[in-house]
Amino acid sequence: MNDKEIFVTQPTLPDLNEYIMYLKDIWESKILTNNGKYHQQLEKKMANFLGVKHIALFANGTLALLTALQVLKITGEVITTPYSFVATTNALWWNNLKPIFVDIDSVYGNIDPKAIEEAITPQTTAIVPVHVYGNPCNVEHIQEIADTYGLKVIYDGAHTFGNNYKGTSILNFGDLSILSFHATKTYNTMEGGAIVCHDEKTKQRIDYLKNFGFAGETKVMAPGINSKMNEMQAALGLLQLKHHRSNTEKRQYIAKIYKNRLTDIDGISFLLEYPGLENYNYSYFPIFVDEKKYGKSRDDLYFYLKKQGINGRRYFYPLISQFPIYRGLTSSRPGNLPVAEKMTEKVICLPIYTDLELEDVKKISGIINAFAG
Ligand code: T4K
Repeated sequence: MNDKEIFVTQPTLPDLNEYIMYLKDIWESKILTNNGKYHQQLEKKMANFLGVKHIALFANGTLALLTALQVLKITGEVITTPYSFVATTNALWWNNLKPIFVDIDSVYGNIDPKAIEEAITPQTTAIVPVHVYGNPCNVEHIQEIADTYGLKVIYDGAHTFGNNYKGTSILNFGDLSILSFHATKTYNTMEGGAIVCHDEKTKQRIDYLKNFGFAGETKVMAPGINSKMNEMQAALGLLQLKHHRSNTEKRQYIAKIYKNRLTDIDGISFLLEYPGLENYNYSYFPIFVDEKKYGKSRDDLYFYLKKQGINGRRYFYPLISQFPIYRGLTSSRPGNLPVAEKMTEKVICLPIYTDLELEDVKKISGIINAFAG
């Protein structure tokens, strides 16, 4: 075991003195939350930065997803992917919706549009796809299905901050998209999240819902929730925006080194980038271990790396459909999800973050190479 532990990620933080300036101002104003000035500034600046119409900030990504489902009054069955973080499905359950898992495509790991169409029933009202690892879903095909069957599309874009597709933000597709600004994300506000929407009326409804449903001082328009981002998170978010581009460039460089060094190892493959993806943030660097060719299993490699202090993560293992709480659903049956069942057994996300030392990237690649066979 090495003396230094390396984690799958580490948050990127701005200069502390810069943040203290904001904190002083918050202390003096005594406005800590409820749509304060930093919250307002961040909503505008972020929308501009990402190239989207409206942003509604949230305390975290899960609350953003819970609220997105409420805004569109989704009911009945929702078609979604099992290959994601459990929050995607939990948000459906908390809204009393039935998740219907469908398989993913074997190249990009995103929900397979053909499988979506096969799973539609009279109870289906929405599709909740995930742009997994920030790679865009087949947004055109998904929209076509949604239009044909009259379904809503809410994208879980927790991994997609700043990623574009064919010249526009990935967040401009679907009815709504959600973001996560958790500490482990490429852009963080410690905890945080957002809903991206395309028109003023929807933004207004989201703002009511995230503040208990209040539409003015005495009127409550719906059973809302309290899911607002506070001023300290928003101030951090303003600072983080300034550094996002240079942080992304560093991550892109790290990914390039991994790719160069791992490319010739038999049985190790990477995620292909979806054609049209731009500004890729490399929120994760998944590799896939083919046991027969590599000569060791995914778990052999995962635990071997761990012993050297290199803490990759098996995102996303197990599949959401394999958790005891969801495995009883008909759509969770392994025969329904053959591609996802395979991918979840092969994946390891290697450490990637802005301050990861290039020597460590080379060391990790070297260990993976030497362990083969
Ligand atoms: N949808 C999708 C597709 C998501 O991936 C997520 C969250 C959501 C929705 C929900 O969004 P949020 O409600 O979280 O905003 C992490 C995160 O907690 C979670 O946000 C994320 N996805 C998920 C993929 O990963 P864990 O339990 O694996 O994280 P944890 O605490 O083990 O952290 C991983 C490593 O990061 C640690 O070993 C060390 C490092 N770390 C972590 C934290 C929290 C730090 O260095 N500093 C920190 O403060 O879930």
